[in-house]
Amino acid sequence: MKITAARLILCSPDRNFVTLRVETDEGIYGLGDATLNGRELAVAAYLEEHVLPCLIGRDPFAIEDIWQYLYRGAYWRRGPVTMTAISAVDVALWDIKGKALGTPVYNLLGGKSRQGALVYAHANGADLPSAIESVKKHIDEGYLAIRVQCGVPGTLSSYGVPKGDKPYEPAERGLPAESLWSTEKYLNFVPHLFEAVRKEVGEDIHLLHDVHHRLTPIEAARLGRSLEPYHLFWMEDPTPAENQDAFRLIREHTVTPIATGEVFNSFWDAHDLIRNQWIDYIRMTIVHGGGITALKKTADFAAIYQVRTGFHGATDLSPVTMAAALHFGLAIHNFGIQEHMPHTPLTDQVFPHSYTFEAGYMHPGEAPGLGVEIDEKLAAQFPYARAYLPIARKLDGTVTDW
Ligand code: GCO
Ligand code: MG
Repeated sequence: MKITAARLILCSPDRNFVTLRVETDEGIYGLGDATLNGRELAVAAYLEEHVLPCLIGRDPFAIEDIWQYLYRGAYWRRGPVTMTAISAVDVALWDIKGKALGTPVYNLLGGKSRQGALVYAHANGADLPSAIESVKKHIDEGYLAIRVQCGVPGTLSSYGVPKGDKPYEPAERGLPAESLWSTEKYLNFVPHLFEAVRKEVGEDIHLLHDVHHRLTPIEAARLGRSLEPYHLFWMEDPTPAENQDAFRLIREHTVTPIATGEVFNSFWDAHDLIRNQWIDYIRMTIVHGGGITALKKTADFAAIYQVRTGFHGATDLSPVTMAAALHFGLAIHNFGIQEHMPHTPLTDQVFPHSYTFEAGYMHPGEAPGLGVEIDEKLAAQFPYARAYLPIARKLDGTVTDW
């Protein structure tokens, strides 16, 4: 089999997506997600100008070789743009291989290790009562694990809380929106939030919380310790992770489990965190971390240290990535949990897929390959439009981590 063509499909069915389609001389094609939220066209150009011409004529079954060719062959290593581009190619090749062999991708990764992948939903509310309402609504829908975010009293905007009654969606069209942030008010409020939620929903539901990189290590240590009575499943991205050593300090002060890595793009971003057991869950995803090929190696390394996966799964990761994550999560032994932020009905229509949700778990389905399609005609009705993630400032105007 030979790769005969590779092209990108850019569309915006309620949000922007960049999708790679790789075609072969046997008529089988594969899809890969190349979406890097807020910086989409950089990946599109990297693929179109530098990567796709090198694919033509290659054997799509040689997935490892093509990965190494693109990673080592560029000479310039790592970085979100490069690694998202490599991911898109890698995932499209796994899709082709599954289709060619007539089997779901999870079978190529070792086969089923479990019946389904435990997923967590997002509950959020502008204030405490509405956050609790949202948690209850998700329990009614069958979720067993729920991330809780809430407007912090006395602040104008909080991470993870939508404006009005629209669902939370991180990117907005136009120039970046700016939000204001107060660490002091946040740290005082969050323990009350989880105390109230636990009281209302009992001990059994898994509760998660995303700090979104906003604290210093010692502040994160204080938060983790103050949340211990409510036994969270995890505290996510408690501090920025460029300095992996920062997690040592948090770890030394709290037994609240820690997840990080959604902005990582290489095994090396996670290496010290894993081998020192400073984290419990690694969130680096297939789309931004170099594809299934790279994540399999990272997950296997993490398994040795009893670190489990908890992949990023926000709406800016397309249904192609969601499917890939579910095949991956069904197969590997050290799967922990998968984020599930459902796409809008329109996005789901543009990307028909075989994955399903039932009673707290998701399943990738039994279709050969990834089990995701793209309706190109429908996609063409929703052209790409520039959008940005917000910028956060402290109350005195200093730019901080969003
Ligand atoms: C999450 C994330 C997202 C990100 C978004 C950025 O845990 O789901 O933090 O909401 O902010 O994916 O593009
Ligand atoms: Mg997050």
